[in-house]
Amino acid sequence: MLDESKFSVIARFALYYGKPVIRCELYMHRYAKSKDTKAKLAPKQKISYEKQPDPALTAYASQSLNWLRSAEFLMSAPKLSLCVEDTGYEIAFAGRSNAGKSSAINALTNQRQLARASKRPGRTQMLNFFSLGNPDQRLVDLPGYGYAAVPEEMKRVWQKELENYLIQRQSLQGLVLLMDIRHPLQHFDLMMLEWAYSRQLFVHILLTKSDKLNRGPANQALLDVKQRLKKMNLNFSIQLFSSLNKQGLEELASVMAGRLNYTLDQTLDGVKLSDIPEASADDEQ
Ligand SMILES: Nc1nc2c(ncn2[C@@H]2O[C@H](COP(=O)(O)OP(=O)(O)OP(=O)(O)O)[C@@H](O)[C@H]2O)c(=O)[nH]1
Ligand SMILES: [Mg+2]
Repeated sequence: MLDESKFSVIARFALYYGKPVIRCELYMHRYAKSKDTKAKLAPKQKISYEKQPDPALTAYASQSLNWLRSAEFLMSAPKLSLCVEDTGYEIAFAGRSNAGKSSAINALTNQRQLARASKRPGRTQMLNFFSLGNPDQRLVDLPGYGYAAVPEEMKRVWQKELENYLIQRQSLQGLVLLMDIRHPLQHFDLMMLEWAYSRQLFVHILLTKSDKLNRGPANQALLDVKQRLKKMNLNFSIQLFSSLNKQGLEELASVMAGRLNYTLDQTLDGVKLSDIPEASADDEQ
């Protein structure tokens, strides 16, 4: 409210500047008062700008992880003609030797030795198939590309078989392409990405072994790779991943489940998760 002294000052000004000044002052006072009252009435709330996860998406991700745990070893094939029947949906894990493909499959399926992982590059030498509670939904562990220590002739044969698989396999929905976060986008990775793009095959990229970097540098590496891909017009999805500390498991699980046509009402046909063995020890891989 205007007190008398203020009013008289304003009135004196009005003598010089006319009525508009008084009106203006009154409006300003009214506005200030209403703002003040609103602020007093409003309950004090802490505003959170953090993005809340969508509960439906979270439920899908954890169901997908559960489903992936039903993975069972199906067979290993040295060549395309000996692979399991080409029906249903399949996602293959591709990447340079030692990028962490087999370890990622083990982490994703929560089974220690489902796929054979090793410090020695070139460990996976065949196309290894795993079913996901249903032979028509599969994961494939591929031999790594670009491993120099393999004899030249052997390398040529592998690369040829890998190429045949990638080009001819009808059930192949897409690739999970793994790159060591410390050495991303090497020559073979780029070849693979460009080829997948030209074939309109989906690719989901994992920057693996993210535990080797601190959080800041890891996020920066992710950003850098995203920008480089954008510049090349290769707009594939990408995430950080670590088999060691399980970073990115749920994100990967929901991408895979979506691409393999998994739905929440899909049952395991009576198979209980607790009945599934931890490892498929002696199968040839
Ligand atoms: N620190 C760390 N090490 C990892 C991770 N993932 C894999 N490794 C290690 O990297 C090495 C290679 O892992 P593999 O899973 O065998 O790699 P691969 O891509 O299947 O290799 P190939 O079969 O030769 O193509 C092993 O010593 C793993 O223990 C990870 O997330 N963090
Ligand atoms: Mg392997």
